[in-house]
Amino acid sequence: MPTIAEAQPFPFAFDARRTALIVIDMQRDFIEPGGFGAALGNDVAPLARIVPTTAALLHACRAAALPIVHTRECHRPDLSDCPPAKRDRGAPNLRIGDDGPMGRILISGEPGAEIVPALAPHQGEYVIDKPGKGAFYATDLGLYLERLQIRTLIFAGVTTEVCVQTTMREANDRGFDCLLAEDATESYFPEFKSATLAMIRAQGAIVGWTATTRQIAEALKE
Ligand code: C5J
Repeated sequence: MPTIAEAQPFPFAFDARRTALIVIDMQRDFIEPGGFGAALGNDVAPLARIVPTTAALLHACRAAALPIVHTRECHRPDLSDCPPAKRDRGAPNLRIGDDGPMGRILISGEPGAEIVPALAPHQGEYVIDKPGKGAFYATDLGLYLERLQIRTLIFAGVTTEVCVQTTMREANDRGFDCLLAEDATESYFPEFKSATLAMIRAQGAIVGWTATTRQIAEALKE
């Protein structure tokens, strides 16, 4: 069984035949200059910097024939799946559904909601549009993973403390072992990323493990 000896907080062993990769919300609106994230005043450069690492992780997982899931945070054009408790947050002049730099913000089918070209899903990979922060909420992700008898999830994507962490916690509650690729995830706030990595590993991997993309790729070759 592949084992990542250097994983934190302790070695992580997994059955590659029961493992899938989930890449969270690597969308143009969060990552590209001129998108929603930038319009909210965030520096998107740190998020853009993990694109090559995430591509390397995707490459390693594809080579190992792991099922791959890509998520996109976005809503129906009529906003029927976006409650006021979500839409009313953020900058008052730029809400979900408003016209933004890359089309309507976080709306399915708009250019900004697409995954960045370097990480575009391949034929046969599963793409999930999710209205929440967690990828299990109001989606069929759970059914998809159950059908494939998946027990372990490797995570990458943005942002570490919001959609990645929420989905890892949802997954952990559903009985999955969770491993986060620490150099293929990022936040607009460096202190939030490091706090999230610490929270995940704390108390004997209370949410899961972390490891580098290189360590994961090496283990997948075993
Ligand atoms: C945020 C996300 N940060 N994908 N979304 O609003 O983490």
